Amino acid sequence: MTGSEREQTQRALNAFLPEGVVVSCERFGNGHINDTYLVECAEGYPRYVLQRINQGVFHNLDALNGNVEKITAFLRKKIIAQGGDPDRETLNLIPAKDGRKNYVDGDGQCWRLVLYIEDSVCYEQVEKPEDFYLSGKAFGYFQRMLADYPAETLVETIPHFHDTPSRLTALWHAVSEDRYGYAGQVPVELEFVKAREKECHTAMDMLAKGELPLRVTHNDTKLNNIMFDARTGDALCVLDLDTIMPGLSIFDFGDAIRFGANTALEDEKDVSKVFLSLELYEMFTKGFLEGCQGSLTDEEIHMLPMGAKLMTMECGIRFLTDYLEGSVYFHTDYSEHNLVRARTQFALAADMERKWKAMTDIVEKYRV
Ligand code: GN1
Ligand code: MG
Repeated sequence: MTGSEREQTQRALNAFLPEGVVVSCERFGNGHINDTYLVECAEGYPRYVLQRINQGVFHNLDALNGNVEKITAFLRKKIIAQGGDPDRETLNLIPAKDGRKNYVDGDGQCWRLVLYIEDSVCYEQVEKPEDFYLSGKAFGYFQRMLADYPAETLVETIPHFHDTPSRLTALWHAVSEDRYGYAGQVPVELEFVKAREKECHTAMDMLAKGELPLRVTHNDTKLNNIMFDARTGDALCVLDLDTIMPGLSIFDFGDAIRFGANTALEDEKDVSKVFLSLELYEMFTKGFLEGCQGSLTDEEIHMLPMGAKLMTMECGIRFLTDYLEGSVYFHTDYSEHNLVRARTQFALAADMERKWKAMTDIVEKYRV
């Protein structure tokens, strides 16, 4: 951490906690968007997670903070009503000294502090297939818990977030601008996308025609956005509530498959290691459909495999676009990081095409 980062985090923490209680504050987790820190405090205090919200990504801070506050309050009530532990099963925003649930510093940077969930673990890759089943159940259940959430009170924090055709438009725009002269390096990737361009419209067209319903969705259902209970192994808490918006259930399913059922990491440099694990796909499908408890329509269930493919294509398109634009959106560790990520996504989408029949059969097997 740089000196100025230390100063900024210290200043932010002072807005929330009494002076002198913070023992350490270090970078934490693997998010690509916000800056996240684990905060250790003096005895008698819990641990916290401090986050600086990425305003390059989230332009409407009031909308974002309002959504997260409303959703955590809604979930908290439901968890209490069901006899659960609201301090562990949802995010708990710590109010700043002025009573607000976030703090904007003198430079206009926005910070939030949440309780760290003790005795919990988070996975970048599936270690036990059972965990992936549990994560499916948790995301399905999460979707169900929000089924009666008044969607009209939510602001779209990132308009057109999972609008695959508009992500395509952004890619073609980046190619035509070609600001850094990288487009010539990626003919294979661009061809791959072009060949699937029509398919990229499928889900949004169905939404427009009313064939898929608009629901309140999480929109970032990566495995590493779930905390598991370290003692019982159960899925405990869904994180990263910044992109909860009206959206498609098949995309919540799909994004989780994209990330968790990949046999390799999202940024694996050797794409020959990238496959869709049908075993993991099956575990997640079973969990997700159980978690949704019959709340999905027949058409939504039928379209789940397409949700997986489209989320994988879309994420690859987003990584590739960001690469061409000089990696200004996703955090990167080296200059080709986004290109490497795009390649894993396209390799995964290609493997899904090879396994399409099996993906469809598995969904039918667990249809409830
Ligand atoms: C970002 O913040 P993080 O790392 O959980 C991104 C997702 C992408 C994901 C790819 C707001 O999620 O949409 O699928 O990276 N979040 C945003 O790993 O763009
Ligand atoms: Mg995250």
